[in-house]
Amino acid sequence: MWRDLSPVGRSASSGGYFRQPWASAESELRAWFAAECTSRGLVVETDGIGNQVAWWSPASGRSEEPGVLTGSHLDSVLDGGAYDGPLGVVSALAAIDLLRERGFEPARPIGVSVFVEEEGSRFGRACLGSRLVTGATTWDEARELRDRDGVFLADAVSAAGLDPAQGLLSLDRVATFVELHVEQGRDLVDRDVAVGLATEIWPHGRWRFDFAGQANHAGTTRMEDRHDPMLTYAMTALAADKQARLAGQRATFGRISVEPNGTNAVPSLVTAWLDARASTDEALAEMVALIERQADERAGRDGTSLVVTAESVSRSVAFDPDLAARLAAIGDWPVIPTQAGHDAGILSAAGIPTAMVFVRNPTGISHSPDEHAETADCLAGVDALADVLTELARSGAPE
Ligand code: HGY
Ligand code: MN
Ligand code: MN
Repeated sequence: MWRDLSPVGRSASSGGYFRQPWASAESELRAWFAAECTSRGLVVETDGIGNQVAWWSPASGRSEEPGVLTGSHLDSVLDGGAYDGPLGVVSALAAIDLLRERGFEPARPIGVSVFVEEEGSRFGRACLGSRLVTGATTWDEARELRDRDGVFLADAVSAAGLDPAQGLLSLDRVATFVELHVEQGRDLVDRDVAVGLATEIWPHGRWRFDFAGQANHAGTTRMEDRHDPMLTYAMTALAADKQARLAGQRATFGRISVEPNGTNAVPSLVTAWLDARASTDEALAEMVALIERQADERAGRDGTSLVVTAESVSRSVAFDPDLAARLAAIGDWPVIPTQAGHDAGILSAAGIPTAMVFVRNPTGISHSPDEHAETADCLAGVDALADVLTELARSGAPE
């Protein structure tokens, strides 16, 4: 499976992946996933925006029982790594193969899922596919989202050959969701263990900062006469870094656009996106408000103006502690927090009992072509997922 996936959407120069949703590489992966499921005799459903689920129904005909769903995503950030997302999908399919080799017969349906636009790398809303399925975001709201080229979501979806009018996946038959994911940090490698479970997802969000100033000549305009939005932005980026360090949280400006982006002109507009994350909802709100206040003060001194827009906010998620403890006991695995958002967080927030299985990342690096996971650890993850699915799908009534 990894051999099939490796070349899809891969940059020849960086070795990173560009699998933005509803573009060619990700559409190719959607077809790959359907073929992998069909070859395993799983019944595949692709909904109106490209979310997919495939079910292994019990031979005992008890396919009406609520099922156990496992899966992740196949889209990537810009120039992303190979494992963030695909590891959860490949491991889910491999776990089904392993269960069948073991002669396991599920007492309840086992499903494999792929949610689209988990990264929010094209339309700016994290976990857009799972938010639409759970109703956390409505289609009326989402259809207005536009990508960097101004393409509306609805047009991108239909250009990919999908029809939103077909409706969305239903999770009514899902009793438990488990997402396996490469760890995006160093907790497991520092503990020297291959597998862990998740306790929580930190609250996080994305805010767009529009700094407007006065375009002018880079040479003839005296420094004291300028209203330069680049300065207001630059101070804000430094302020965000300082506040995050002081508070022990996370703040990143990784994306910026400048208008008109000329070399010999003071810019008229600088737009920058803040990705902020904190250990609690209150700490996140407090840190973002402080950064915004300091940006406003600087704008006052620069004679520029600032508009801040929240584009994607994910509240703190605490996974079901009993479920996490029950599953951690299987392999005596550690239970650890993550600062990375996941579809598992969206399903948990929608009231579906959810767990996450993490696989060791030897460097902790993610959202980078350098992201890596050792084969032995990936196989340990498949083993662990098979044991988790056995625990969740071996008995009839949901515990
Ligand atoms: O950005 C995140 O937290 C995740 O990788 N989507
Ligand atoms: Mn990611
Ligand atoms: Mn991910």
